[in-house]
Amino acid sequence: MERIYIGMGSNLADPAEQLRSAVEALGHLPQTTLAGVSAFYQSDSLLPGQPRYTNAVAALDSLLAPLELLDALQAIENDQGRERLERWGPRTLDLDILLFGDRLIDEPRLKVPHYQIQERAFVLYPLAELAPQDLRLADGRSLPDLLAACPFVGLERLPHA
Ligand code: ROI
Repeated sequence: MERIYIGMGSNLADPAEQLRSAVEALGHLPQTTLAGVSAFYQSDSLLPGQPRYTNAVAALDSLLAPLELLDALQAIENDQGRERLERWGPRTLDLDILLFGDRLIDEPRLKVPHYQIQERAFVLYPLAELAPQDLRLADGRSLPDLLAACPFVGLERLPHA
């Protein structure tokens, strides 16, 4: 059993509802328990000209292998109408494996820890709600250090739905 953190994001078709549906689907994954969900946060897109995003993080305990989990997450994205028109384009649902136990994964389809974790307040702050205070990533960086270097700017924490 490994603890896995999933970053969730949506900026189309009722984003909060997209995240609620995604959480429901994560709860039905085989050999997996949903261990927690952060609050939802809104923020402007990192790329101009897109609607605002709603983001959250979910914690899973799973026996799935990393690429099995990736396939399952992509199936959930597709079920929720994800169209891959352009990289970085607006999307109904994005599910990213942020951390997978204490594994370092460097495969063409999957890099863990997720390579942009440190730049993204909308990932780090919801992650900090669920993770142990002193969490250390597999690459040695600590969550407190990452938070200290990534100010809580432009994030709006939504009341729990
Ligand atoms: N911006 C925010 N705020 N949240 C996201 O999830 C997100 N995802 C993206 C880009 C377009 C980079 N910007 C984002 O892919």
